[in-house]
Amino acid sequence: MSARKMITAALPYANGPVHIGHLAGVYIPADVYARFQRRLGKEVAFICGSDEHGIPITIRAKKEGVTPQDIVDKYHGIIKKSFADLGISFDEYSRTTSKKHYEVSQDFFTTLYNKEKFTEEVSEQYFDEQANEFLADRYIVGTCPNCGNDNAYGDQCEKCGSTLSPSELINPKSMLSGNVPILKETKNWYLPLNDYENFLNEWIIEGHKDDWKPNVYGQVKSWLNDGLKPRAMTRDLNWGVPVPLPDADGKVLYVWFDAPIGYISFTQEWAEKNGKNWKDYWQNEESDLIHFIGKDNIVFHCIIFPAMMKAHGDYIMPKNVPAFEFLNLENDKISTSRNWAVWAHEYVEEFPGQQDVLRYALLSSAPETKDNNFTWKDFQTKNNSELVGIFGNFINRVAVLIHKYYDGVVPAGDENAVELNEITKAATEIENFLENFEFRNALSAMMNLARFGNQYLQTEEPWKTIKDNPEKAASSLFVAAQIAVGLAQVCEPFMPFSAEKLQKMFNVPQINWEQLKNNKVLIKTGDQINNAELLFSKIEDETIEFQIQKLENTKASNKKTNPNANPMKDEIQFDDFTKIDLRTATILTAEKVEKADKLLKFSVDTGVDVRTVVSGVAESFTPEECVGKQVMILLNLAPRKIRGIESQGMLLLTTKPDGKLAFVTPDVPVENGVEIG
Ligand code: B3M
Ligand code: ZN
Repeated sequence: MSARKMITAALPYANGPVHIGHLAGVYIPADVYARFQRRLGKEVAFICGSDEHGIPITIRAKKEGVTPQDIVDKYHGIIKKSFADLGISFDEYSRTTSKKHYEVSQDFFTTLYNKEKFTEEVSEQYFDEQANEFLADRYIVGTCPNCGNDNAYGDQCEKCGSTLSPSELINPKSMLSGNVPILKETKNWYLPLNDYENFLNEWIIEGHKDDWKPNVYGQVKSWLNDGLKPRAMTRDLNWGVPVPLPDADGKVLYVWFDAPIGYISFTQEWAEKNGKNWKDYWQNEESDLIHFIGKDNIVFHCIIFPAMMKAHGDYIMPKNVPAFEFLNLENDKISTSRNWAVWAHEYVEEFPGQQDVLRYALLSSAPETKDNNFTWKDFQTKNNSELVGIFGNFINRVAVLIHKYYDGVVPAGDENAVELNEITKAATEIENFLENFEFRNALSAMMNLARFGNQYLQTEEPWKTIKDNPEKAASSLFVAAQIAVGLAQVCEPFMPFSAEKLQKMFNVPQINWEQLKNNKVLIKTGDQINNAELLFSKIEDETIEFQIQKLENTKASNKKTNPNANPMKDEIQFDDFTKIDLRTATILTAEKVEKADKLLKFSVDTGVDVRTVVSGVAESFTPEECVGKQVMILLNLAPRKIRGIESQGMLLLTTKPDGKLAFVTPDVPVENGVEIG
């Protein structure tokens, strides 16, 4: 048995907050596992952090009109806080924009480069000449060859769901400028995954047939059956870890190259702060490397990252990769863009002190072997019938009765009572299930102990026997106290907040799993317990209705009248709006800008002054058509140099169905300089 457990949880993209799907399918099970391994006495490193590179981040930044750094700073903060609030006990939660991560991932790349593990390949990639940038597939839009959707992306059509490559799009256009991209040659470094097929076959297909989950094993097998191809480990992008080679200007590491290395760099950050040796966890066979992920990440964690580590040569391979299926919400796919989600940070605010309820509800519907569904009604039932009705009820009865009859002092009873075996049984079952990544079964085993306790009290009826057989009553409550403390011990991996309360209530320290299985007596006769504290409280129908209504509102706002309309940008305050100075104005003169096909230079009477504005409308208007037009101008926009000309403001434009631009004008003539708002 290995001494150490190197446990990772998939790095969430810092392009949005985390929702219950992430929690149920990665973070809560990973946390239960990590907490449990600590209780077994293992040396645990439980590591995660924000994935701050990649196209989802730059797209979000473009949409919100801010920098990628702004985006990741914002969401890293939100995500990190929700994890802490929900008791996810990471030893380290870092981010892939950390200095250490740049060093470690560049160093990893250099090692592979020096060992000649990469091949260099020149390929043709789409390039936007105006933006002077290569275009990631996501940055190319066009018509889907399968369904005719005009807004298909270069990698996927979201309407019909088909996977595409940019060259398949009809009329491809760059999202950066709207121009038709050209194909341009570029050199990148590839990892020939095909060279690792034998290794992967032997290690996974032959070696892990019986201990890896069938969904993980099956996916790997089908990838290997199809044959692997070289995969580019560098990209022509301006957001990411720069490729540490002299001839690699404007190139960064592929996000799926740098992100998993994040596990290693964050372990190093943690080790440095805590006097540990990170290599004990990553480069020593005495360590078990376990990756908790969602099913969409299987290929990266079972094929690409292992191939990278194999190429490097110093690393151990993952011992297991427990991948989860997806969680739906009210029978519909969770979606960030449609805002169809229960957000972790909102839950924490709306259900203060009820973190364990969410942990319990999500664990009991964890999508272990197939997609599963979360409903608010079900959440309510789990709380009211199970946590309040069984678990909380049992604990409360034990504490109240011991206070009532014995002033809070544990009475004498039979230390060999057969019922005490139930505690050992539960601890053993939980252990077996968790070692097998069966979180739902482990949770049931915990709840069954509470159920047993309740039934025990029901049959013993100490509130009756106290009158004519006080010895029996004492003995019953002695046994019940052991079960209650047993629950305080076994519930910790699942419900750490309640465990803490329970340990305080019963005045007991947390003990490790071996002790738990070996000691029948967990609280002694004569020990004083504290007053009963409320563990769980009933969740009322109104609370649930409110959440359901919130989702209904989302549904309504998702029903767009124009399917092509972009979703609403983030809400702003009235104050933000009043900062904008919009006025009516008239175009006095218009002329073409030399060597710029798209631009026209205007002089505009704004009522406040006459100023110069440069605008990209030359493909929609001739200069003559513009003169005399009344327009709307954003007056207090900071001046910008465009082709050497200072543009002092922006004219408001919209797009006509034919793709040409149109000025936004008042529907009757008005004076210049009149405010709009
Ligand atoms: N950032 C998360 C995702 O695919 C991705 C995981 C990285 S783990 C190294 O949703
Ligand atoms: Zn389509």
